[in-house]
Amino acid sequence: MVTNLVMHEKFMMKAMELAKGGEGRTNPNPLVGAVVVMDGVIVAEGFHEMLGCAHAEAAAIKNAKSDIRGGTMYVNLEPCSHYGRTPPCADAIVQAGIKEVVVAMEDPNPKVSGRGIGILRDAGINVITGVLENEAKKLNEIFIKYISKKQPFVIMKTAMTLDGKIAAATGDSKWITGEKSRQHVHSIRNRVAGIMVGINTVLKDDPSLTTRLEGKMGIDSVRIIVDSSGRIPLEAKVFNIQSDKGVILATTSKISKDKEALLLNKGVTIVKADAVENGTITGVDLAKLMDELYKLEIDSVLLEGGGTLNASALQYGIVDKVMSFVSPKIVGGVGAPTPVEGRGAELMKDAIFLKDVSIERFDDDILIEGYVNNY
Ligand code: AOF
Ligand code: ZN
Repeated sequence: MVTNLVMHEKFMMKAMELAKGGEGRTNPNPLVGAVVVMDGVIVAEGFHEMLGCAHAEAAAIKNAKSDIRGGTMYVNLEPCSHYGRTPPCADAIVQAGIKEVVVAMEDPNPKVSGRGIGILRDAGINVITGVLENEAKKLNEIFIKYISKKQPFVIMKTAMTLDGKIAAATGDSKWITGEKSRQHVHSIRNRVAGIMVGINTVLKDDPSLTTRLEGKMGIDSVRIIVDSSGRIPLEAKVFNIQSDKGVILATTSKISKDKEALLLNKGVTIVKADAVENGTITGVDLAKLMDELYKLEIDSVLLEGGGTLNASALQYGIVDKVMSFVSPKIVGGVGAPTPVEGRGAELMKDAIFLKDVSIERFDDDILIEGYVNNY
């Protein structure tokens, strides 16, 4: 029994490793890997490589070099039961003569949820569920949020000095963290569909917001700029630097018709989400913006500040995960900006308390991660 569990976990781990091969390419679909085992040996493997391509299970069956009839398939997500971009994997598994399927987690997609496992069991296949379920849920935390809440998974990333500043009082911010931490951020940019900053960050830093990875091609994210009155200059790097993804300007009805026309002419997607208080537009309604991003099939957003946008994002309750880098530097300065500005909580008991906190080290920097919403 114990050895069975160890074996199940070993092969499920392999399926999840394979799944990661699709990072950044499968959005808004999940990361899925599959292996087929015969007599304790892997005889076929596959993963979902890119949106629209074969699902992991179908890829594994196709890649098999020898007979897989009677084999056991390990897959980190319940096999699908629907005709979507591809035919149902559950049917393909039955037809391939697999006799046992080990699944890490049920599919939260309402089109599938439970039905895939039902097809397998009805065909007499032995189905084991829940092997490395927590790990599988973490691997697909983006997909779970996106498919069940119909909004993107939002990661708020901050980088601050030991005394809690994201720049010196002069505004200089290059760099807070070291090279290793910054590479890690680029690997997250590589994974997510969108990267979002406020207009103040664009005006101050003029970032390109592309993905730069050492030694391999990075996959850019859609760049989302929150700019309620359309102040962004047409010369901003985000519009003029080479990228395989476009720019979304998240704005309000306050933007002038002329500016809107100029931006549309540059190929920018304009999304209007007015936040209104007492009949006045006060800014971008970030919850409405997330609804719009969902419609554009953006399953995940890396929020890279600054402090005003971060405060607003927390207030709107759109943040799912926080990644906070702390670098052992002390810069001081009463006017130096901090990761979260805004009005803040009045009492410490009202502070946002992160859950499932973990800590990782990148040279001398420390990364603290935690979750805001639990679902
Ligand atoms: C994937 N890859 O390996 C598996 C998926 O968009 P479609 O038609 O390809 O279907 C996507 C759904 O299929 C997805 O939401 C999930 O429920 C299920 N499984 N999807 O993209 C895979 N196994
Ligand atoms: Zn499928």
